[in-house]
Formats: sequence, C-alpha cells, structure tokens
Amino acid sequence: MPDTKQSKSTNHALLGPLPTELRRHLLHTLGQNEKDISPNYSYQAAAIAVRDRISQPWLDTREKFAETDGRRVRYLSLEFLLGRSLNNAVQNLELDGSIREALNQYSLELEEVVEQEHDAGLGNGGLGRLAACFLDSCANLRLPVAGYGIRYEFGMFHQHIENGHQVEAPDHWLRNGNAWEIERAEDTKKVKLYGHTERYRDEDGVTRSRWVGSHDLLAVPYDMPIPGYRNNTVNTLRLWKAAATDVFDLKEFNAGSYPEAVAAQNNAEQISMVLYPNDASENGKELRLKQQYFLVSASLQDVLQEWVSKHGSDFTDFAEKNCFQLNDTHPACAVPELMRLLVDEHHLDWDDAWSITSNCMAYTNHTLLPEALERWSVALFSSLLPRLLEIIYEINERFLSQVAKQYPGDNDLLKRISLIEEGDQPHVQMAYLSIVGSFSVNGVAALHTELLKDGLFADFYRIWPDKFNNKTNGVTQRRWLSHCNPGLRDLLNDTIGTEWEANLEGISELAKHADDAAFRKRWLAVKQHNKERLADYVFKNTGVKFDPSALFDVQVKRIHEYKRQLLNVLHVVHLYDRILRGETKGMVPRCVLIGGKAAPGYHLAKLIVKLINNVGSVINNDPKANELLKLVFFPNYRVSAMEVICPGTELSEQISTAGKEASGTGNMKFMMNGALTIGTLDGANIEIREKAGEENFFLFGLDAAEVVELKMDYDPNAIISADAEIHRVMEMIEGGTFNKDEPGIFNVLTNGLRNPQDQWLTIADLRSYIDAQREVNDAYQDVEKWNRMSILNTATSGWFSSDRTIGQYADEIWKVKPLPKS
Ligand code: B1H
Repeated sequence: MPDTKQSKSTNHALLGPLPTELRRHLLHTLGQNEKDISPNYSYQAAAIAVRDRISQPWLDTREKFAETDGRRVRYLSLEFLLGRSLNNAVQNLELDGSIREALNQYSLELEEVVEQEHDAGLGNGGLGRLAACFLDSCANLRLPVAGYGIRYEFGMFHQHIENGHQVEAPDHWLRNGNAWEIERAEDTKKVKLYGHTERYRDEDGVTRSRWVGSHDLLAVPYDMPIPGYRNNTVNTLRLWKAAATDVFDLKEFNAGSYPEAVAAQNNAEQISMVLYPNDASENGKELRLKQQYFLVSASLQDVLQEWVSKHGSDFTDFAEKNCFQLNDTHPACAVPELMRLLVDEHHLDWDDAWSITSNCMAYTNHTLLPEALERWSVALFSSLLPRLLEIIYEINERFLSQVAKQYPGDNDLLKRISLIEEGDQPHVQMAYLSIVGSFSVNGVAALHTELLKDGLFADFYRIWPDKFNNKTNGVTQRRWLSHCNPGLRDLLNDTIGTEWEANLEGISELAKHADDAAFRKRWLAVKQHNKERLADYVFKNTGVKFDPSALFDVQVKRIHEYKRQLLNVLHVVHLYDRILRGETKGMVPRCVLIGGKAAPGYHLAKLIVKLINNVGSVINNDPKANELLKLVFFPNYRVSAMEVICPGTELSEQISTAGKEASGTGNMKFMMNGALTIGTLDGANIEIREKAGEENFFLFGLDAAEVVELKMDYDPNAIISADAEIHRVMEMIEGGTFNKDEPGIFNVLTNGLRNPQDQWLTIADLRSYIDAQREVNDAYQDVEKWNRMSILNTATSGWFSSDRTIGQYADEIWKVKPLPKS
C-alpha cells in the first residue's frame, strides 16, 4: 500500500482543471452533446465535478478519525433537512471562481445552475433543519461526528394550492439521480422484525435469550459528504435504504409462485419509502415504528461492527469512545437495541451492558406539546419488536426498584415515572425510556429547558438533577447568511473582515457601524436589493406583486395552531378594516407573506391555509387596499425558498403562545439577516430579545406563567365585545367577507377563537399584538432608526450560530475534541 501522502498526490493528479472536468462529465459521464445542454444536465455535471473534488479530503477525514482512536459521536435522527448541496460545497471548498469559469464555457451562470438542484427535503421543519445545521457546524469545527438517518425515497410532500386549499403531491427528489451520495453496499446490515423470543442454553451452559422467527430485511447505506468550511474536513451523513434480503420464501417458490415470492420482497422497501409529514404530532403508525427501529438497529450494528473489528469482544472502553445523540425520542429504540446487541449477540452481562448503554446515550427533547410525545402500544411493540419489549420491561423493573429504594412508599411517584403507562391499552413512554437510558437530557432553549424541569420531566429532574442541561439552538451562518445573502456577506467582509464565516462571535464588531450614516446607506441598499429579489420570487410563485418600498412582514414555518398564523391573519384583517373605514393616517404600506405546510391529516391547519388564501385574494383584488396592503400565501415553503425569503424580510413574526414553541430557528435566520422581530416571550425569542436589546425587539402578549394562569378563567367573548376593533375583525370574518361563495367554512376557526377552552389564547393576545404592530409601523417610518435597529440585530446574532451550540454539545455533553489541523 502506498503511504497516505503518496496516494493523496496521485489521486489529485487524476483530476484536471474544473472546466475540463465539467466537459468530461457532460460528455462521458452523462453522454450529452455539448452543443445543446439542458439546465438539468449542466447541474448534474457541475455537481459531479465538484463532488470529485470532495473525494480526497473525505477519505482523508475518515482515515484520520479511524487513526486517532478518540471519542466519536453519532447523531441519530429520523430527519436531516439538507436542502441543496451544490452551492454549499462550492463555497466551502472555495471553488466559486473555477466553477464559474467552467460554466462560462457554455454561457451559464452559477446562480441559474444551482436552481436546478432538487431540495433534499428529508425532514419536516425545525427539528430536521437543526440536524443539518449541526452537521455543518461539526464539520466546520472538525469534530468527529457522523449523522445517521434514513434515505427516504420521497421526502416532505410538495404543496400546491387549489382554490385556496393545500393539495399534497409526492416529492420524488431522487428522480434525476443524486450526485451527492455513494452507495456502500459492502456495509449492508440485516435488521429483524416480528417473530418471537426464546430462551436457550449456549455452549458454555449459560441461559440466554434470542430473537427467532423474524422477518429480516437489509439496510443498505448511502453516504453523503458534509464538507467543512475551507478546512479540508469532510464528515459523513450515512442514510439507510431498506431492501429485501435475497432469501426467498421457499414454500411459495416451490409451489411455482416465483413472481409472487419475488413481489413479496417489495414490502421491505416500503420502510424507507416516505417521510412521515407530521410535525409536532405523533400518529402511532406501525410503519413509523418500523422506520425508527430500522434506523437505530442498522446504525448501532454499523458502529459495533467497526468496534469489534478493532477491539474484538473487549467493550471496556466502548462508552468512553462512543456517544449517541438522540434527536428527540424518534430514535429512542437505540436504548433497548444497544442492550440487545450487547447482551444477546455479544454476550455481555446485563449490568455491564447497562453501564455502557446509559453512559453513551444522550437525549435532546424538542417539544412540550403533549400530542407530540411518543407513546407506542405494548401490543404493537410485542408483535414488531418482541425482544426489545422484554428488554424495556427489564429496564423498567430495575429502574423502579432503584427509585423505590430512594423514595420508599411513594407509589404515586412510581406510577408516574413508569416507562410503561398502564391501562386498557398499556403504552411505552418513549421520552421516559430516553431519560432513563441517557446520561444527558437537554432542552433547546433556556425557557424550554426550565419548563421541562418544572413540568413534564419534574419527577425525573428530582431523581437526576445533573442529567438535565440546556443547549439553545443555533443555525449555520454559512448557509443562512453567507450563501443566501451575498450582498450582506460582501458588505460584512468589507466592514469587519471575513472571520465571521468560520466564527460568528466577531460579528459584534458591526455594532460600531450602526451610527455611521454612510454605512447605514449601504446596509439599506443591500436590503432593498434583497427585497426586490424576494418580490420577483413572490410574483413568480403567486402572481401577486409586492412593492419593494413597502414593509415586508413574514411568517414562514409549519402551519400549527400554537404558532398562531391565525393571529397574524386577524391583524391583517384589522388593517384591511381600517383601510375600508379610511382610517389610514400614518399607515405604512405593508406586504405580508405567510408560508408553510400543514400536516395532511391536520384539518384545522389546512383550514388556516384556506383562510389565509381567501383573505389574501379579497385584499389583493381590492383596489382600495392595494397601495397599502397585500397578503400572500407562499406555496411549497422549503429550505431553498427560505434562502430567498429571509434576506428580503424586514419584520419576522414569532408569535406562538408562550410556553409552546420549544425554541424556533427561523427566528434566528431572520435576525442574522437584519430583520426585526415581533414576538412573544417564547422559546429562543427570549434570548434573541436579551441579545438584541429590548429596544430592538417588538414584544407583546402573555408570558408562559400568565398563559397558565389565564387558562383557568378565560373569556374570549368578553374581550371581543369590549374591544370595538377586535369586534369588527371577528364580524368581518364571521360575516363571510372572505368566503362569499362558501358560507360557513371558517366557522370552526372563529368558534375556536371564541371558545373559553381555546388553548392558544389568540384573542387574549390580539390587542397587545395590534398595539405592537402599531409600534412597528411607527418605527418603520423613521428609516434611519429602523436601519440602526436592523444592524444591531445582525450584530448581536453571534450567539445564534450553530457553531456556538455545537461547541457546547462538544464540551459539555460529548466531551470530544476537534481533529488536529493538517
Ligand atoms: C420540533 C418536532 C417534531 N419539536 C414530531 N418537535 C415529529 C415532533 O415526525 N414527527 O413525529 C417531527 C418533529 N419538531 C421543533 O424542533 C420545535 O417545534 C421547534 O421549536 C424547535 O426549534 C425545533 C428544533 O429544536
């Protein structure tokens, strides 16, 4: 074998200059005629040519990790919402100049070519995008962290709008191939489902359990490169695809049903077919539990196989050298599965296996909403994963008897914390399993973690106070500032240098320039340019014209009652009402954009989409309103849409009911790009306001404690009758202004708002919201003041870099060190 240095230089020599490589791939890899190249093929060729540049540092990084033998981390997640990869790779590998030169041969611009790439939409929203930002930061910080996920054939559905309604279509993102993945068939794993367990005596006479009679399937890994920022580091995201084993059902086979026997194998492939599109609500489907177990089993086997190849059957240091971060409870089966692999397959005794397992698992909670907490029925577990259920029972028994010793006689406590929720239909509580099986439990913003400790997990916090910690979310400034906002990137580089791309802390230097009128002028010009780009994008996607001199007011996120898109609509209707009544003195022209997907089975959320569309079409078609107000619903909101939306946004709507949004991450992207926030004291908004300064944030609404208190005695109808403006807003909607041809369709929504049981307290916060929006209006009239506030928001956004978040995970949970620089 040649030494590394030699093989490195040999391999580099295999690649020509990018312009030549691009031609070669068009001609030889893709078989295209150079004279007539479709945009899609130009993208494919560019992606392959850039990917070739990644191969060597990717191999080098893998080798370095293997050599250093330090602690390594695996981020286990059912979702990785990567979006597009080409521009990211080009920037991180500093290939901007050469790829432009290469494309220039065909008179192509990089900007149009990158548009050809289909988003990798392997996630629902914040939780999946967070995983993608985290991988980016781990590579930037040279940390030995690999992602493990599922290679869904169909990602997040495509949303289009028909007559105001959301209509879903499948997202076949792999249709044109995926230049960024490499299949590693040699690392295929076998995963069991169904069957039963039995006890047996092994050759040494020890009685053991085993899982037999299972239906097996294969997990085939596809690796995607995660390039670090200009640091020769390329980490790996390994995604598993489900496939049939080549073992046929011999009975069917011999009975002459060859095609049937082959067809039956198709079932296996269903497992990685589609991403479940439920954000923040679990649905208890059997296929979903199969997906979760499939990911976990294949990934743990992968890690154990590598371990055994190096250390044989000596697991003494395993927990010291390995850490698994569980992205919510979706991969919580990792706890019993690692136990099963260690006890049943590697013959460790229970206590050793438990000490290893509970010292290498760490769990992140992302939600307090009760409907999102995963509970799987014992009946389902027992049929699908019989051996795991036995192990969970054993974990529970040992856990409860330990607590019983600590708190003698407190049977209520034991009932509350049992991993098995008893009843007619007993269930496994996946959050409790995750807490018991982990050495660290973290929330994703300061308030969220406090609420976990005080509420949902209070009993566990009392038992293990030291397990609990906070890691406030962050986003990568490379995608969410540098790549998506080139105008601002250049202005920053001119003003404070380029260090912020690798380390955002330095962006605070910008504050010094907030009082410099000449700088503010440049700042404004960048924003204006981005607003024009956004206006074009809105027009292309909706046919509605935004005036780039109006205030751009944006709320993009999943559609959910707790996020209160309805509150936003009520305010827009209020503005419309003022316009109709001629009460427009001092009113700033405003363009409101709302976007996001509703879970296909979430009827109220879909009705909210319909309401937004209907209100929009009445307002946008009313000449009386048009100078002052527009409302659009932006269809098919996704990562690549946010890359155009957030640079052009001036007002970021973060208006959830306090105590409901665990963190939010869109709020951080807007802040980085100089938008001002109107928001409640919820999730990371609180920290955003602290960093930006309260004078640079539009606060409104009840706080989390007030929400709890008001719920005991809430009378929305009294509020509506006492407030003339609110009353008129309700009358307009209830009177059918926005649904003339479809009477009554919005009654469910208005009745919900008027219901004293309304959990989201929308009417309670409406007056305070309208008043805060008035402050926004007044602040916007003072251009210099607004720009100053905008600059200060960007200048104080350093804390919200996912590099900071990941630095904290690395120091405080994972205890991993960066790879030495080469
Ligand atoms: C978040 C989810 C989620 N919290 C269930 N929980 C899912 C729950 O497919 N499912 O079943 C999918 C996703 N997603 C979000 O996580 C929070 O609502 C945000 O506030 C937070 O910023 C984000 C990242 O921590």
